[in-house]
Amino acid sequence: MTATTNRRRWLGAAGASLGALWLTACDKLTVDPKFAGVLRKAEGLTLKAQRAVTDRKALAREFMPADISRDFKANGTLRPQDEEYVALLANNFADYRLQIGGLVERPFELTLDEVRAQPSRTQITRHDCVEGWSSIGKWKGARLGLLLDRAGLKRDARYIVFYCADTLEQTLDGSGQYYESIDLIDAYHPQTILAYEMNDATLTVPHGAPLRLRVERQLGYKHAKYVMRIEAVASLEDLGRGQGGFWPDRGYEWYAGI
Ligand SMILES: Nc1nc2c(c(=O)[nH]1)N[C@H]1C(S)=C(S)[C@@H](COP(=O)(O)O)O[C@H]1N2
Ligand SMILES: [Mo]
Repeated sequence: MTATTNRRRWLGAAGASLGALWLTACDKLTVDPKFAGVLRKAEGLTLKAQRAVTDRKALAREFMPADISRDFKANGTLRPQDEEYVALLANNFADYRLQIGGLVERPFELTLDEVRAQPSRTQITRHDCVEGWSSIGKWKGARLGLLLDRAGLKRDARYIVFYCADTLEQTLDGSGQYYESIDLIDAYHPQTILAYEMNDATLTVPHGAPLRLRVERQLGYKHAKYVMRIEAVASLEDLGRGQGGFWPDRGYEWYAGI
């Protein structure tokens, strides 16, 4: 499955109901001219949907090297204490395997070296945290969309979920492990990468080593650090507390566009 067909499929699904509305309106128009109003509304909706998608595909602003913050703040988990992560770090991530699975035709795993050998993108962007601070950093990472194409999304895949190594909050229901999710528009956005370098150096533990998501059109909490596993899913309902992310489960917006 190529990126283009994936995108078309998503757009097709978004437009299908509007198309149906259009057809019905056309039929009725020949019978009763008062349905012309319905028709105009449907047309307005189509334009709005198109504009929304076009806007979602725009690039986040990129900056110059001189703009890079001297001390990019680290936030949330700064050093996961989870047993599995502690062991991986002790061996400098030699045993780390990024897992890609879920609703895909060909699940696979990559070592860190293999991730580094994938087609990459480098970008200098501003990170905005809901807590009210921003920092500018340079990120290099593997293009997520290309990894998903390699796995081959199944027809019913709608979201991409990132499972992290850290437990940010000890909860009885086990929902305290950090995770996040994005839709296919953001997953295939050219600036969406799995970063392994920050400011021309290997990504450090406080900033999410060995691999962290950069999803530049959204707020800081969507940028999952310590990514262990990526899964394509049809629905977010069965994850965590059902809102699609650690912070969304605690009242924040799932779509945190900036
Ligand atoms: N796994 C994990 N990812 C996370 C967090 C976290 O606590 N754990 N915090 C989020 C928040 S709120 C922000 S602002 C950014 C902080 O990234 P930084 O530490 O590189 O600044 O990571 C996000 N991703
Ligand atoms: Mo944040």
